[in-house]
Amino acid sequence: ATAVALAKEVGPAFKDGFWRTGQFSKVSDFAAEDKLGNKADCVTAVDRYIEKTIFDRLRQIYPTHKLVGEESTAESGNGCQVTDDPTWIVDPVDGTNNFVHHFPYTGISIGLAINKEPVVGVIYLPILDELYTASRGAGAFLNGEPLPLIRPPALTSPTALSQCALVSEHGSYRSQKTMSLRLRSLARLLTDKQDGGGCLQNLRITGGACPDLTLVAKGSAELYWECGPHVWDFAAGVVIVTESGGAVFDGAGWWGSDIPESERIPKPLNMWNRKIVAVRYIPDLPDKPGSGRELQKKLAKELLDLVDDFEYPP
Ligand code: LIP
Repeated sequence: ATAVALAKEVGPAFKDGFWRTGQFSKVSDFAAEDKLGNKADCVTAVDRYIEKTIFDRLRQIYPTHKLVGEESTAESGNGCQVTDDPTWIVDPVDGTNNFVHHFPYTGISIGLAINKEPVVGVIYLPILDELYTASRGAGAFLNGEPLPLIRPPALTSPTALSQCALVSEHGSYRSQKTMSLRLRSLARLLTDKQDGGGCLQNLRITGGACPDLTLVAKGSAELYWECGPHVWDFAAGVVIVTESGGAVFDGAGWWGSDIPESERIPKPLNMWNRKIVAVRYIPDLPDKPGSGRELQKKLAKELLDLVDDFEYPP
């Protein structure tokens, strides 16, 4: 409830910034800066305003909780350490590059982790008017409707990558080495195989990990893959995906609402610098209980086998 209230409280400022109205109507007040001279990685006055507003409130409500935010971490220059303490993990504007270009796939992400496990996730995409909410064991919702929105039999059970849509991001570090490995991976994923094995049915790039993860939770894309997103890019989104029946994988294990401890990603929040794959809820095949979970693993493995493991940032 706190996360939802906070997301709603900062929604009007987000919209003002996006449309350059109200408190952000003076374009001179609205300079997008490049982080560390990286033109693809920008920050605006709105990112800072929203993060500060959310953190000020959280400090009042939960004085003992830890706070990790994209902008304060970037400004401190010390990186971020998530401990076992209750920790709020906030991206005030995920998809800032979209935000600057008035491209609507951008929003506010608020996650809460306890014992390094994300347990609450709220993503608000104000321009699309979509509020995603989830907490561990209690399901995931879009504007109050249970996720995934698309349900069986309309929601099919893909058995191969050739039946899948992937959402994926380039990241903002565009060195030649990183980009050539990424583009080589995408070429493998998109090219028909000689043996008739399929490539992906499609690839979409929205510009933000948060909108991508909401598309997977909604049932609009089967897979999300990215190499090295930051913890604030996925902390809320992975709760929303897993609570919608989806699963999240990295090289070391997987994570979903009913995954046995032995098969779990040991420390989900240390996924930084590793590849991460999210798979949507897959209904069981007729008369095959458990087959949906097996298909999630199979599709993630097929994808991970085709992509390079590149360091990020290089
Ligand atoms: C963005 C992420 C995206 C990643 C970008 C950037 P930001 O978040 O959503 O997945 O590829 O590099 O980190 O910086 O716009 O909040």
